[in-house]
Amino acid sequence: MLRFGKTQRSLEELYRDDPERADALVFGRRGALKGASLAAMGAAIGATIPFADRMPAGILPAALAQQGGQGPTLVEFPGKVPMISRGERPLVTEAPETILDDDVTPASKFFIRNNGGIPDVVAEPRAWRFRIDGEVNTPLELSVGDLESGRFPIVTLKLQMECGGNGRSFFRPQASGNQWGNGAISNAEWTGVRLRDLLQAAGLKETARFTGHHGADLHLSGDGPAISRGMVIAKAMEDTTLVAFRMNGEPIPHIHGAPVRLLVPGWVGSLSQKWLTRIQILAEPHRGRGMGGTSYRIPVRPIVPGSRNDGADFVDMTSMPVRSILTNVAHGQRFPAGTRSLELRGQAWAGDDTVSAVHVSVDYGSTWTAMEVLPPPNKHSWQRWRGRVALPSDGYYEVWYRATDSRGRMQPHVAGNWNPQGYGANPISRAAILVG
Ligand SMILES: Nc1nc2c(c(=O)[nH]1)N[C@H]1C(S)=C(S)[C@@H](COP(=O)(O)O)O[C@H]1N2
Ligand SMILES: [Mo]
Repeated sequence: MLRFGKTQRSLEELYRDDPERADALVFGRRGALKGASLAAMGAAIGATIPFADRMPAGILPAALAQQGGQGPTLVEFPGKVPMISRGERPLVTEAPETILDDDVTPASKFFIRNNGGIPDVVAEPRAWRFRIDGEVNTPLELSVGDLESGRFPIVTLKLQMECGGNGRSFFRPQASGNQWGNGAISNAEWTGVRLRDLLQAAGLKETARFTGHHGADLHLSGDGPAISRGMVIAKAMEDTTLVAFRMNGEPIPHIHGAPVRLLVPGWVGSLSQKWLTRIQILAEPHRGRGMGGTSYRIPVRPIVPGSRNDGADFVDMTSMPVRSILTNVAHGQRFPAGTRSLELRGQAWAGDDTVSAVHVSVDYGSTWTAMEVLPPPNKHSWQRWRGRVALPSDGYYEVWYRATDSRGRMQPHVAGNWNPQGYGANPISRAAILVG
């Protein structure tokens, strides 16, 4: 316990209740951890801090930060490993980073994001039908059986699917919506037909500019669809945009949109309509639930964080920003005394772009070590990174990990371009670890 002002409080409590004041008290005007402050910080963290002289003011020490709100509640969903609950109605679960170590995400480790109810399981999945209509010459109605028949080329690809709000909990002030950490991401192996082939079979009219996606699930109020989003036709025509009917070689699990779902990799996950019933081709942007306003839209010019905004001059969020996860070391993990190096690995991705580098720092960003980054097995798959970092002595460290995309854009130190519904937060991640 240290005496800060009149009341005695632990540094931990102070950081929890008023991080800014704690920071000002601990780091003072010199902006460095010295003397009593250093002792207090060491006591709060429960270890010596080898790189204390580099610990920056203005960034909550990772050991004291509560990522994603109060300690996570784990949920058991049939067929899944325990996942972090981000909501019960509608059902939303997040994958802790350390369960995402597989290159291909098994169904048991795949996050769940529902916007409404869950439709009933159908008795005859192969008979499930969906339509393609609107600005086409010949509307199509197809069954899963038709997709499996080989009338259209069948492709299998490893594809990322990431919620537009992934990383939302890193925004300050808090943005509204499920408080995701980095785990609203999956990279399964999907089998299906290209949406482009279906659209070419239907024949696009001159006026075909946008898509509108429809599924079988209803809003929890029972009034209308749970969600219905759409995008520009160019994305629908890409090689990797699929109408999928298998995931990891099996029929798609019901919770992930069986019998057929859309897969729009690299762009906000909400476009990847589950329980697909219809793709509408439109001359004007789609106006379904989840379109317009501040939904899946981001400011073109920065707005004041925490301010109200109707989103009238926002733009639709499309490609997701660069992000990395650390999958073999958990935040809060302890290593035996004498551990002098760490083997690290994880995954990284960058929406429509690829990841060109991943760097790790264990000294608060003073120095960075380049990791090895493997090329993606196909476009829109995430990429494996791995490497090793040295630790000079026992104590408390923060492993900071940061990816850079093929256009040179890096994960920033803090989440930027704040927006009311919290899209696009991809700051550098930090895992606190103890050696000894
Ligand atoms: N029909 C339907 N499709 C949907 C949704 C939904 O609620 N209903 N959620 C969307 C959102 S916001 C995301 S992030 C992904 C989540 O897919 P998953 O639950 O398979 O992980 O599906 C998208 N497709
Ligand atoms: Mo989402």
